[in-house]
Amino acid sequence: MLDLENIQEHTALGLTDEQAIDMYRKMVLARKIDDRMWALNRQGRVPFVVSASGHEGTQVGAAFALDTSKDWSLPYYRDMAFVIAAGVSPTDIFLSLFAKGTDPASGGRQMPGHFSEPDLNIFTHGSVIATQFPHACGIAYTLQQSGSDAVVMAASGDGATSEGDWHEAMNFASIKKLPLIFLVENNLYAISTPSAEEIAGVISDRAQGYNMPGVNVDGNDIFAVYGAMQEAVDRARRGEGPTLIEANTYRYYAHTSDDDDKLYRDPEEVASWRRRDPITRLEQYLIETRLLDERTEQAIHDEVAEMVARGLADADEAPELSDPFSHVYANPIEPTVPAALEVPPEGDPINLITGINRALHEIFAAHEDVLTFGQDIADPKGGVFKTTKGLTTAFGAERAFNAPLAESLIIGVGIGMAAAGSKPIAEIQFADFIHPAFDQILSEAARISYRSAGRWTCPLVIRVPYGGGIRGALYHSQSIEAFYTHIPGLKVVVPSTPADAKGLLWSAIEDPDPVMILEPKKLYRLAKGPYPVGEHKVPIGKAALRRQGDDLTIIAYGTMAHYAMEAAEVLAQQGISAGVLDLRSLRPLDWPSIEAAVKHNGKVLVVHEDNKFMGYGAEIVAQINEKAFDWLDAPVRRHAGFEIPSFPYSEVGEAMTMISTVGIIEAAQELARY
Ligand SMILES: Cc1ncc(C[n+]2csc(CCOP(=O)(O)OP(=O)(O)O)c2C)c(N)n1
Ligand SMILES: [Mg+2]
Repeated sequence: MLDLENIQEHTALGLTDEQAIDMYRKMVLARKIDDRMWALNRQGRVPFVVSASGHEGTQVGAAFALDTSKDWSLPYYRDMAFVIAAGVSPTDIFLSLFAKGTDPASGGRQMPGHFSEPDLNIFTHGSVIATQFPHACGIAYTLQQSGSDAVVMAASGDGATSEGDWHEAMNFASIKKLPLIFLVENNLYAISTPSAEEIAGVISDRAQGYNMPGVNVDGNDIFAVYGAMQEAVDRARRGEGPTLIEANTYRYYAHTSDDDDKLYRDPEEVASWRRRDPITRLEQYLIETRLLDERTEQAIHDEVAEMVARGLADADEAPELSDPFSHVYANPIEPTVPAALEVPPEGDPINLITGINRALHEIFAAHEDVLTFGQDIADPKGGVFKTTKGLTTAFGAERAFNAPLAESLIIGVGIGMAAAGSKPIAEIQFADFIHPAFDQILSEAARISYRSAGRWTCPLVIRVPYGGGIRGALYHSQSIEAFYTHIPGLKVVVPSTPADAKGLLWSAIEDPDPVMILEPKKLYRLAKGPYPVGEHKVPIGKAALRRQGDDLTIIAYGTMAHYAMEAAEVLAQQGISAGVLDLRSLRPLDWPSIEAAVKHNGKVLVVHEDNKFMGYGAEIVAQINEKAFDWLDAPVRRHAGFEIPSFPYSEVGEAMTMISTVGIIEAAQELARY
């Protein structure tokens, strides 16, 4: 029996009778879809099911507190009842279950349970646990800066709160007072691992350490969840910052259709939770408050059954995925014309650092939605290399700010900002420290277009100082291009002149795909050249033929392109005519320019400072062998780094191990003699 106080519960929360009944309808609908999914799995019609059953109180309660016309959400794989309540149709759920080409979440590319719907501001997510939290921060930051009172909700299970991304996002959300709600659906298990082995203390208590409210609610009481969410949403709309809500609930089925929960859960435990079923509880409440009678209940069940049957039938008839090669890039670039001899632009000569700094100022002035963040980038320091100097002063702390020391967060925040319409430039202080963000780049940024079948893009620019020759030793000298050029969906460019630094940055900022700009630290002061004023763009995917040579061509990039030019000067004095092709864009690769070089003189020397084994040069050699073998007059040579982790600090040691101009000259002489 319910007491009288409880009977007023939904009206006290501001919910109308119709909304309370609609909550029930949505929960029943989700449950029916879920049951049907498992039946299809048992019939062998779908290989994989992940299920919301048991979580409906939490998920539907949360969804009802959001306004999907302006609020954003980042659900996780168990949130089917949430997305149904947010407006995703049963047909869409079945389309993803059958991996059909018209599946609006991913066009049949992702497993079921990977929700995405731009029309409802539901951002795409992958399978990696907790990566969505930095994205939620970035989205919330952009909404906050736009002056909107929209909020963001990011959900996960209890296990996800062990991940670094969750903690990094809690920290950042609180620092920036972001309009963000962290919803944790605590079902006591992370697959088979029980809470006691996963969670130290109580999840909601962690909020205190991050200086935000932490609320612990009965997740099977839809009104309790709705009330907590509503309070958190109101707080966020008022600009008072984030809230952590921990909703205690339980899943009825196994973790997924690939799991056997009998191995780790007592059937009596499952049964005891079923007795606290969120749907039954709301149903009883609605009956006792006379909002639901037998006739209405039957009508709802009939309506839901009809929706499920129709959704299933429609999805069944939908076309299969037919274009698995599309949407890797929002802007695919296929170079077709070989580079002509590069004519240096007009402009006063300056060094690379000054060029990058000026370019940033000009781009910030030209594009008001460009912003940048990273460690120590704000004024008065303006970056450890001073490339961002003056941006905070000129354009405000909202557009150029220091990020916490958390690389995964920095990239993840950029992904979220890009999704919400900003043009973020995320700066990583040194390439050597980008590795914690590998996941956000590989698993998130680079595949947002592909995994959403082009419905989301990731126009994120990542600036990364890299490379050796500055006595940076093992952890301030690394070359990382081999790791990142391997990734479909990511573009990687390397400027070696101030003009290219500006032109590539400008193109990157206007490109809809994630672009990593590797800035050779050694050249920051060494490379001086003309700096063109005004809008100057260098197309991504276009190499620079810096010098034409009749005996051989040196293919290089970054510091090595600079050294190759020095080497070519000396070689010319010795009667060896060496051309220099500065690749500038490592992915996409300017193959026509490489082919033209091979055809021109039949001899190619590929130079990079990174170690040789599995290095970037291997790809160039392989492509030349595959596509231009007939024009070769000598085997393609690589002059590349030694097999050591990076350069030693010792001056002598670094000189012994770093590729030098002299080394390039010797390698070129040998090739010329062949
Ligand atoms: C980074 C990462 N590690 C491991 C996995 C495999 N995995 C998928 S779900 C899961 C458990 C998550 O548990 P929880 O966050 O409590 O959510 P629940 O499934 O219980 O709702 C694991 C380990 C993964 N997807 N991502
Ligand atoms: Mg769990």
